[in-house]
Amino acid sequence: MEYTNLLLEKNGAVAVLTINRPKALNALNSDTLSELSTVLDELGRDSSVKVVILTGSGEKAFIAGADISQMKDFSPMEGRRFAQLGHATFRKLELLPQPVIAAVNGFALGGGCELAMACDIRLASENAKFGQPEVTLGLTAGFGGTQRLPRLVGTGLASELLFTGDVIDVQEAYRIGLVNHVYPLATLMEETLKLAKRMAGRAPVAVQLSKSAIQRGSNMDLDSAQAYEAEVFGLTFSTKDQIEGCTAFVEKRKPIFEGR
Ligand code: DAK
Repeated sequence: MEYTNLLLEKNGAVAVLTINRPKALNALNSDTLSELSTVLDELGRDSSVKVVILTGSGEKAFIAGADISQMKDFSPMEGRRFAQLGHATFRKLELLPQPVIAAVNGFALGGGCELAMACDIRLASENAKFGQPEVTLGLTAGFGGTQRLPRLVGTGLASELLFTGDVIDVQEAYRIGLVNHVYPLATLMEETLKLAKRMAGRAPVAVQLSKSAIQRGSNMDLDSAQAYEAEVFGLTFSTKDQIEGCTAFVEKRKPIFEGR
């Protein structure tokens, strides 16, 4: 399918999804959110895709937030529809069967920071900047920032960021655990692809079940989450890849996984 505001490329088992509105620093308007929702359905159905990378077009921004020029004229009903579309799309991303790595190549502000947080893993370039500046616009974070940021960095640090709207550099983002690794901008995509390919080489069903256990389990109490983990663990024993992985270990060879 053709998209106006997105680029989708396949690199072997890795899909690279780029938000492509560089003139507006890849700000998320409702058309872009709708396209994102559609492409996620497409990717979720594509068993040849084992890992997804999400990034922004250009060298300046991952995503500079929700589109302020569109939002400024919203009626309350339009604002509600926008929030519903954003919540549903971000949740779809979070629950996509395949792991998603955000390659944060510049500003990740407001909805951009929130989109990065809905990904499983964040890698960032040295010029990346993060923040939830909504309070400087008379808004609250509206795409899950008040929920995902505290879960990632703790309530105190999240509150400081959400109450001040301060923008932090990548080293601070790394220090508080918002990003896993920092690379020069020139090598960010190469490093992200390396990580994606390492993950794509593991047993796909086990990787997807691990993601499911993390995402579903993080919203459960510990006993329910461990019960879910036990179910997921049990399910791996119905896969060919479990037999192959364990047999390969015993035979001292590399496993060949089929994703079944
Ligand atoms: N929306 C629309 N256009 C944007 C934009 C944005 N978020 N960010 C940048 N642009 C546009 C600029 O208007 C400019 O367009 P032209 O003037 O060239 O036409 C172009 O991108 C280049 O930007 P600048 O000229 O400003 O570039 P600078 O390098 O000088 O500055 C910057 C870069 C990232 C510091 C600056 O652009 C900036 O501060 N941008 C806004 C960042 C921001 O505040 N982001 C958070 C947006 S609020 C909710 C749902 C969602 C949300 C809230 C509630 N519910 C429904 C309840 C989410 C809110 C947000 O994300």
